[in-house]
Amino acid sequence: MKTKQGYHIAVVGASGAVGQQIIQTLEDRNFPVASLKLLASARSAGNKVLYNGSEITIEEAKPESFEGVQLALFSAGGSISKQLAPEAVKRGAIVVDNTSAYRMDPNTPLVVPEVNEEDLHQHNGIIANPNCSTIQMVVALEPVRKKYGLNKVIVSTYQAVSGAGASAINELKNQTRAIIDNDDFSPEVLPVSSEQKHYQIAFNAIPQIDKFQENGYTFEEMKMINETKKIMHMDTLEVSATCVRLPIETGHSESVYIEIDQDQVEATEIKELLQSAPGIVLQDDPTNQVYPMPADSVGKRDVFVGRIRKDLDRSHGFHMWVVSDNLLKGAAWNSVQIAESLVKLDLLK
Ligand code: NAP
Ligand code: 3JN
Repeated sequence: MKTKQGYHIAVVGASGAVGQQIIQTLEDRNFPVASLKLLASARSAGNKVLYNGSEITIEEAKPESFEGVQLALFSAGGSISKQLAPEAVKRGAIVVDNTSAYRMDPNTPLVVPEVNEEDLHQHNGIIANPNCSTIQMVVALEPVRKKYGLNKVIVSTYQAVSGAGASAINELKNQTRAIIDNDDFSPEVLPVSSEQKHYQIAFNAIPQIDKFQENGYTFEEMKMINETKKIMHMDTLEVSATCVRLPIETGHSESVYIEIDQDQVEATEIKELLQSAPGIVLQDDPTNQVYPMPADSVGKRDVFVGRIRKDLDRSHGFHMWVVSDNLLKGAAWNSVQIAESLVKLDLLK
């Protein structure tokens, strides 16, 4: 039931890097909110957060927290989603989950509104928000697939530390200060806090995001590969990924090589296509040194695309550079955009 003022909403992981951006995006988008419950662990219960000028106290997330909630936006990690998302659904909420917990579940739609908004009709209570690196890439790929067909994608990522949470942002800042001041420091968070070895991120590049799988790829790389095929409904698409962490606070960049199904297409045609594609801002003017950069993407909801050029050896191959704010289009904005789509499609009761 939609009340006069809007919907009863819960944000789980409200004190985190993504949760904070979800709260800000709900406010920025003027999303119809009747009530907003902010949930996290016992550690931050009692802390206050500003929403639309009012202070809201964070509460500890429990199954009963979801009584009366119509929409629950989760970003507190996969195990919390596994534990509490079904409790929210049981109590009548629709869950938009930012973790990998349900992304590859065949009964859960994995949605990027510019690409597969119609999959929302298939939801069974939970809708999965893809990984940030996948989201910005498929926004750029979908218009190309629709017009020219697509058969191969090879992506290398240049990912910001905010993708690994608030503690990774602090680690980058503290290490940078320590190195400049010639002080000692001890890496504790990156590449993966629960792993045995940790490496310097300041003034460095770490070719590991998430844990290694048996096939030699990291989980982040496998997320990009599997999620891309699911969102684009292309089981046979060839996708490979190498994911790298850089000392950037926010904004993921990607060098993407694609092969399309036609070989008479020019780079200018791909540029024209992407110029008017939803969610994309084309920044591609090499003569004037115009191209996307992560620092310029911070705080923006778009996906920025540039450096579009034809491969020198393959007439059906193209290269492009894709940049977006990983906490916005990569997480918070895509989740709120899914919520807006649910309202538009009359799926949020
Ligand atoms: P973060 O800054 O470390 O924040 C983690 C949040 O989870 C905090 O609010 C924390 O609350 C909460 N939390 C931890 N344990 C909890 C528990 N037992 N019960 C309830 N809440 C709990 O991490 P983040 O960067 O915001 O990311 C959070 C999650 O979002 C990630 O684990 C990931 O699954 C997902 N994520 C998705 C994307 C994407 O690509 N779409 C990108 C980044 C993150 P306290 O402050 O109380 O500890
Ligand atoms: O590292 C990044 O840039 C993105 C990280 C996302 C992330 C971090 C911890 C756990 C995820 C995710 O959304 O894939 C998860 C997870 O839920 O598996």
